[in-house]
Amino acid sequence: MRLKKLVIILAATLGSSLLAGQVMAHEYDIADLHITHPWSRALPPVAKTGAAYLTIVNRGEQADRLLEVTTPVAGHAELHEHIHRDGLMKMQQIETMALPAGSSVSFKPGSYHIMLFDLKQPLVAGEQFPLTLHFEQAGELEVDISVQQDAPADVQAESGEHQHH
Ligand SMILES: [Cu+2]
Repeated sequence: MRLKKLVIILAATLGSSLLAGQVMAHEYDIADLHITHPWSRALPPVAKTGAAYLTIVNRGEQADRLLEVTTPVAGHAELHEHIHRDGLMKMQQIETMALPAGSSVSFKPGSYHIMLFDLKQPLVAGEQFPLTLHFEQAGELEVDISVQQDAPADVQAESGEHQHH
């Protein structure tokens, strides 16, 4: 009897976590890092470069660092930042991304982003592709990037006029 009860509890737990994964779509945890909503904008099939975005929250008491990202859909991927120089917006590669203890780091349009070069397949709205984050302390985590036509609602609100200063 005891075994049967355990099995039922396990099944219930598994069922609810699967459901949560679908409903909340897109949250990942590894060690003390919490990653939310990895996404990318849909692009025309001819596009050779794209960008991916996500937010990383370090809930721990130790700093970590995002060392690199890899994905089978791109020839290579780089961490980029946007900078203002001579009145122009430019982007440049950053070697690694610091994740201080207690911090939240957002990759979003007009800011830090994951640049995808030499795309090997079209980024079609509604589809997903895997991307692996390599952390100095936490190790490797594969996330699914959601390809969508428009930026998520919260990102659209954030990257409005108020950001331009
Ligand atoms: Cu870039």
